[in-house]
Amino acid sequence: MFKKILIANRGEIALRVIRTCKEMGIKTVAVYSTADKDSLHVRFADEAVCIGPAPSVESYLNIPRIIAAAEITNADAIHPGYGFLSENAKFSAICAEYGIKFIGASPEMIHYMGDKATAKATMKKAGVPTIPGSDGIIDDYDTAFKMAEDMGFPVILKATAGGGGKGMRVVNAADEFKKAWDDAKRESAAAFNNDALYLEKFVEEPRHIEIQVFGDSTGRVCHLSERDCSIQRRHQKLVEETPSPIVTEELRQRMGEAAIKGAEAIKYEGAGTIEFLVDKHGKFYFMEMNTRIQVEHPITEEVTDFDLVKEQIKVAAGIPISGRNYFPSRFSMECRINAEDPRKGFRPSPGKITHLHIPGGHGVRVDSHIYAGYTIPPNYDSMIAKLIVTGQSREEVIVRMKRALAEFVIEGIETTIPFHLKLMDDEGFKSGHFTTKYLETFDFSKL
Ligand code: MV4
Repeated sequence: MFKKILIANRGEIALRVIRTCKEMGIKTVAVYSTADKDSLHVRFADEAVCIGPAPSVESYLNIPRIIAAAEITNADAIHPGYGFLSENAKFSAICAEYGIKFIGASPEMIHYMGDKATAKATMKKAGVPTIPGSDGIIDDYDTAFKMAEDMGFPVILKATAGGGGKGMRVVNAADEFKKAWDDAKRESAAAFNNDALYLEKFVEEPRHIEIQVFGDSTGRVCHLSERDCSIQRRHQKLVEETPSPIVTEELRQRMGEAAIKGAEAIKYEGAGTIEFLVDKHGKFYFMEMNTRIQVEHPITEEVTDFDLVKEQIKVAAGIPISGRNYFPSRFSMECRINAEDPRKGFRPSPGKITHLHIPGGHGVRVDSHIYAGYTIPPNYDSMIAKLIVTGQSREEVIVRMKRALAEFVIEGIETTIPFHLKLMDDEGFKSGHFTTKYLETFDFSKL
């Protein structure tokens, strides 16, 4: 087992990893930017190394500085958390070169799954259902246009280097195709330095449902059921829950088996997530694979009693998984508490937390790095806490979530709490029948 793990991240996920390391008797090293010198991850780790100024490119994204911090502290592994370098193939490769175990995917795996057209082709070959469309990237406009016409509108153009919505265009009719093609190309060239596109039939009003998978070095893969992430705004998830209100035991079985088939085909090791779109007929299609621990992992932990970070560390150390699959025995939901003003278009609201009360009680978990007197820097992601509530039924979870949200006091900044409070009272949300378009028609004015 590792003796010392460096956590190449900040905020709540850095704390989350430190907590499990402590329980496993593993020493921890925090890295931090000057903007984070008063952060809890710095205080809770056994050692801390300042790696640069506030901008991420000079600190949390700076590979030489992080490797240097690992070398001087003698860390034998690095946990990258999510975001930052967690899906950076070069970083994964450099860790290996320096004999530091990267607790995440191999460079090849990151590279493969990072190219969305390749990932899709690989999954299709493995027998995972994919959305009808082009076989890989399309080089020329005329071929793309002809394929779109044959397929029938609406279609969607996607950047192969994309993900999370960037470089993506929905095309509703033939006369919009040229502009969409040009726009998607330009946007993906600017964002990813790669303008290659592929084409798919557009699935209208889908749900976003993902399956947590786990592989080990023996080639064995298990799944830990689904998370429903349909409540999003501009590709930012706000609420996640498990089990999904629309997933039957039979659908869970089939989606779980498909996810395992896909992950086994690529000999996937460690924690991964296979994202699916589910259409209104309950048909599911592979969308993307994430090769990291995800923000929303705690809801899976709460319903399966499986510590995903502990298992990541064990698998990275070469310890095999049990091999069985995990099914939800309870209901769990996460509300992302962001330092944003939901009344003003979710505009960032960094600054000092003057007063704070964190909710507690039965079935309530708060993963957060904030404290009274802490100043949220403007340089990073605006998520400041995850409120995770668990219970015996979806109805109980919603009532408990309302209670916990009402108990949560964060003064000095604006947060997404008023939005979540309103959502928990919304009939559409409570019914469980909503799609990824749900927040497009939500009234944010009377929060
Ligand atoms: C789609 C789709 C409909 N049809 N593909 C959004 C981000 C990227 N991962 C792919 N996305 C979508 N792909 C087809 N063929 C709709 C979306 C989509 C979406 C997916 C999940 C959650 C929220 C979304 C919001 C808008 C569009």
